[in-house]
Amino acid sequence: MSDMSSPPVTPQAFSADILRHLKQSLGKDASHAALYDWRMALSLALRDRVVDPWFESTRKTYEARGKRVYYLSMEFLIGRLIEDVAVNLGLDAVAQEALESLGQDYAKVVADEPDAALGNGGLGRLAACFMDSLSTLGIPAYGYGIRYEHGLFEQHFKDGAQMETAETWLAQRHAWEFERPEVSYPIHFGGVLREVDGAQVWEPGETVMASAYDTPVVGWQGRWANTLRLWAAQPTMAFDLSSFNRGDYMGASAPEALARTISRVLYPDDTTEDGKELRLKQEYFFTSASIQDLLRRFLSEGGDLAALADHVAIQLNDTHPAIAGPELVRLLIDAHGMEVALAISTARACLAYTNHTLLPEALERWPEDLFIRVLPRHHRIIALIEAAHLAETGSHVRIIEHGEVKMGELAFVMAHRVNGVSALHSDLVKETVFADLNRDYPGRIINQTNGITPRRWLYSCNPALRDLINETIGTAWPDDLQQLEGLSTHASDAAFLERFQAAKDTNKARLANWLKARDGVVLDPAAMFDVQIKRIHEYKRQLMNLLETIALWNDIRDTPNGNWTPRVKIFGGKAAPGYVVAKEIIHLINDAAALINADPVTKDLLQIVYPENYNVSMAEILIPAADLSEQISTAGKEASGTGNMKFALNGAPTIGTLDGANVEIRDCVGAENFFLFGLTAAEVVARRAEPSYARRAVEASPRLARVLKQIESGVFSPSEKARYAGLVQGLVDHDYFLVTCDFDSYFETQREVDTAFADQSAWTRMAALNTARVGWFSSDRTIAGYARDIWNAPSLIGPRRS
Ligand code: DL6
Repeated sequence: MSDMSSPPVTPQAFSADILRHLKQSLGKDASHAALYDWRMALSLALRDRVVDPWFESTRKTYEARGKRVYYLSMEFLIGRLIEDVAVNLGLDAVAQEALESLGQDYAKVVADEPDAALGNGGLGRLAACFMDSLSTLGIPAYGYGIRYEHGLFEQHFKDGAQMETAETWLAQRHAWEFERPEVSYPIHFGGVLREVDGAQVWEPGETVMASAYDTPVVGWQGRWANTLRLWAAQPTMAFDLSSFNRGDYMGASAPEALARTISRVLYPDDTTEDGKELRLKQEYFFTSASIQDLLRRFLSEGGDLAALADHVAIQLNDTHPAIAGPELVRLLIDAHGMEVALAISTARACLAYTNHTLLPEALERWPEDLFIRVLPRHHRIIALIEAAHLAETGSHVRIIEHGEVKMGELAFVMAHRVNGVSALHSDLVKETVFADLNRDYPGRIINQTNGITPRRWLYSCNPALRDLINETIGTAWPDDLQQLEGLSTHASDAAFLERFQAAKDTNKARLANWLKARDGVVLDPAAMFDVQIKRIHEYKRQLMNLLETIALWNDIRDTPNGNWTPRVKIFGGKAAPGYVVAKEIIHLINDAAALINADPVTKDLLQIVYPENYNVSMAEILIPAADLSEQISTAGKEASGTGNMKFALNGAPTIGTLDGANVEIRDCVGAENFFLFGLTAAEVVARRAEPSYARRAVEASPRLARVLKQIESGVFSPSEKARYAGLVQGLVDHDYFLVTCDFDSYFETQREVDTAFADQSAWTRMAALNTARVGWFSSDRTIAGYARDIWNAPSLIGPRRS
């Protein structure tokens, strides 16, 4: 069925496709086409080639009456798609040649595509990797989410401080989607419940429409394509003509503006009551539309609702879509007349929940009064679910308690499987947040360690290494990543290592050129590129990285003629707009960079670089260029991490704690190829119980004390000396994330890294062994695990043909 079995596409045929789209779809002549036109024409020519495998996949799924997986996620951090689609279709070289034969710069056209930033970090990027793997494995699936008008904010630095502006990915037409105006569902909010003939009838107070936009997601070699269906909110009535005719022009448009608010922004500020309500409405909006859609599909195929779970697997990506349980139960009872107990057991057999964090603030709880106001019928349904759970298990765990609706407990109770995202995290889920529910439902919690798609995170972002791998072990690895193990035998071959290092050098030069062109920043490609890119959060400890950088700066200044390993410390990441401490950390990094980068004593040995507006496309340039991967979270706090996998795959050894998937990465690459430091998760808990642990750690470390004094006294903020006094005081008084306690161990391990890096051939061997040994972290392996252990969803394509 795949494009691969059709005659190969020639660059000539493909340039004809591009020119046809330029003319017919964009109404442009090649001599007048702008960059945007070329990019759209290229995208549409590629999209054309996805449609056949997409239709064919749908036809096969209908024929097989196969099980469909529905992946519900508030976030899909997609990034750009041109390269993704071209690579999966095997048309990357053809597309490049075709475009260049038309006189266009392929790289420039590709880079013109805005990042679809419909997510915040790891959770959203994981969802995007999973969509790629579901298609690669030929498992029928829909991704369901929200078509935000504005994705994650754009980050700018003003005098070092983070500023946010609205992101506008839809300002130009989105090339990949198909609008489906005929697919829309009413979503109700508020109103009252009435009792009619003993039944609860919901009379909603407000209704908006959820309207579908579909993006086909093609897998490796174009053998299968699934659908990412994103919902946009629209008013039931576009426009109030009678208000307009009365001269109330604003009022006439108010219903439309209000309805559209629901899909306007990713992560509305939910510190206000209105913000909270909007967020709850967003969650219900996309979840209800998705459940209505999957039920419609199931019923249109003549399905019997009692057998729903044989055909439908619904995965909840975190608690955001946890309202899916009550919504499915509501529809089964209220719209289809199912009896309560059967409705609950049917829904549970369909549903599974992935937990992505142990942080209490990220486990959602809604004030009960808000919940009743927005979703009165669901509040009653949750009470029924809770009663059934209490009766079934004798548990004391409530879902509604102390005036709150607890979405983690709801998701858990309504799921037949709950999974954590790394071995350590899944153990901690069992032992901590869901310890009681784990006893109530033994065996329900399982582990599925995260993964990343090797198509984007090696094949496409790292052509230099890709080509070397292809030449060394053949070309079958992109959908069978454990074949990389075949590189291990070459890790003692000097010629191979030389080429491995040459690939890294190419990527470092590419990054240096990109930064020079974008920000005017000059990097020394011979220095170690030490990279920490991720959301800015206290538990991820960018602050500890910076403290170590300042301590190193002090040491170099004290002994300028020492045997130092030149380093570029690269940071990237955004802080949530309302997260004050994280924003202070960003400001401090930039302030320190200003002083340290200008220091003539250290300038050839130490540099801090923090490019603004980190996103997926930036990661695709930074990761292949990294020498060292910083994965330094407080043990027990990072559920998994996926950046850690991307760096290792691209030949950057890790300096890290025993946290999240670091533990499994270290097991795979070997302890000798991983720079371990810091307290373990159990030691963290024990240390926190000790009195004044942070103060004592600072007192025991003159190096750390000196750095903290410098920051506190305004060395890095001469225009506002007290700027960081609170930040430092916070560390000394209540360092919840144990920066102070792990500092010395981190500093010493960094010096081991210096020594190791100085032996370039040993370092390159270590880097190559990282690449060779992390094949297990492919998201294909993860998705195969979900399909086997949670969804019972078979692949509908035969064995791979690579
Ligand atoms: O599972 C994907 C990703 C993990 O790799 C990260 O470790 C984890 O922090 C992230 N979780 C979230 C949820 N909220 N918080 N915090 O984004 O999930």
